Amino acid sequence: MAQQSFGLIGLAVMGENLALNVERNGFPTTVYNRSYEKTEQFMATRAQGRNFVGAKTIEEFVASLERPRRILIMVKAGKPVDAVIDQLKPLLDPGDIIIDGGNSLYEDTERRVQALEAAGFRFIGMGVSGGEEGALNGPSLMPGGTEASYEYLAPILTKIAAQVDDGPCVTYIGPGGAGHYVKMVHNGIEYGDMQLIAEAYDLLRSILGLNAQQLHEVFSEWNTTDELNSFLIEITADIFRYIDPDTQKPLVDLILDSAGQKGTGRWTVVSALEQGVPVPTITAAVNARIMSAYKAERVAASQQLTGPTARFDGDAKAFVNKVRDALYCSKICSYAQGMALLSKASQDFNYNLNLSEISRIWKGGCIIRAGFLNKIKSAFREQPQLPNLLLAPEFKQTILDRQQAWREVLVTANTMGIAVPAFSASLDYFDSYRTANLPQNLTQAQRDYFGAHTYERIDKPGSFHTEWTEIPEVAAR
Ligand code: NBP
Repeated sequence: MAQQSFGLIGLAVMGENLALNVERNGFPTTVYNRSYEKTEQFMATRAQGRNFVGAKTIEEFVASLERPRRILIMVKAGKPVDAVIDQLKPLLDPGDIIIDGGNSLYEDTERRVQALEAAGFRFIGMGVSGGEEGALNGPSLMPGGTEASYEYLAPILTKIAAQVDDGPCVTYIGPGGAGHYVKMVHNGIEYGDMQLIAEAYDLLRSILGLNAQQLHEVFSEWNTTDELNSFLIEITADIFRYIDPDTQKPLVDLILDSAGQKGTGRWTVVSALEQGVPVPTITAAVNARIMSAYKAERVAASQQLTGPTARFDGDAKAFVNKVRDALYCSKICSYAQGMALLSKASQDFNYNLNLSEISRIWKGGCIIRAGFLNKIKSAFREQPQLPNLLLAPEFKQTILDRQQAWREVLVTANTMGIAVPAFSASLDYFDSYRTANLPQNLTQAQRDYFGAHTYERIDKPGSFHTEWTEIPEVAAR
């Protein structure tokens, strides 16, 4: 009998936990997985005694759901999502809603929205952040698609999302692929945050020689500050405290320095390049992961390419505080880039994004959750058309007050040969953004010289081309 309120396809870590979250919030749920063993296992363990149906076939799954059906797909992004949609389509009725909660590329979501809406179905592309734990206890949800479809899902989504002081961490994001676009940029910002934290760690261990226990203390202390209090700083402090039971050494010191990535950071950079929005901190973060993977080559190069041998002889405690300031200033720049990208995409794709609301729903549930997002929420609430977060009163003064410390940290890092690509990219972003006269007048002259690309002048209107080899030397003199 069709009585279940919700259906979920894909019982890997995210799907299982989301299913448990939905059911716990009062919505009887049917689950289906391509390999039935996983469904059987789930039904025999975590689903025991709860309001679940474990469907063996996709036909059984669809038949068990009340109409219009609400079906969440949580399978691997890419072809598997299309495969599942193709299986569902012949079994669905007009008006049924498919939600893709995976990390799908926004362009795939646009295509799926169009195809499914044209066929009479409804489709929501929903970013889900918070990992395994968030999925179970309250993720941040970024649903995009038609607003009417969102409204039909809202009673469920508002209950399963993380709850913060100003409401559930879910809001209607915008049409088409808007939800997945915003999730992609969220992940790009997450890459930036993680790299900045990694660089702060490297400065403290390589320049000051802090050990894991001392790093635990520094990061725990930073996590108590209004500025840096966040999930990522909190887990970083925890990581430094973890002792490997086999060796009795801090586990972090035993982990290979080669980072993986699944693609959302790279997609953010590609999209930013296509949209013409500079995101140098996020780009540096993606590049840093790529460079980290060249482990064998770096080890070999480290034997040949020597760097400076300078030792730090300053005040260690003062340096820790300067690194904290540099981290915070860099973080502001990274978020400024991410928000600028969202703003541009909103215009280009007609997403009509509400950046204040987006900041609000990132305050809980997701990986970048932080007290700091409250300030971003307020900045965009006060000025929805704010051209750049750096100009918001909340952030402008902070950066101006701390830029000296930020610069000193970079000088120290450069002098001692410690790579800080995201800190540097952030400061360069700040310095270029605040510079009225950049040197691209020369770039334009070069482009015109070799390619007749023309240039504009600052002293008169129009478009100009010069025959640069015919230098009017005499006239110039
Ligand atoms: P995975 O991304 O590891 O996907 C595994 C699931 O996809 C299994 O249920 C598997 O079924 C199913 N699947 C595959 Br693979 N190919 C299929 C196909 N052709 N047809 C039907 N089902 C297929 O799971 P996950 O880590 O739970 O992530 C799910 C989605 O959520 C992904 O898009 C991921 O990027 C996103 N996400 C993950 C996290 C996280 O922290 N892990 C956070 C936020 C978002 P099988 O059991 O039969 O192989």
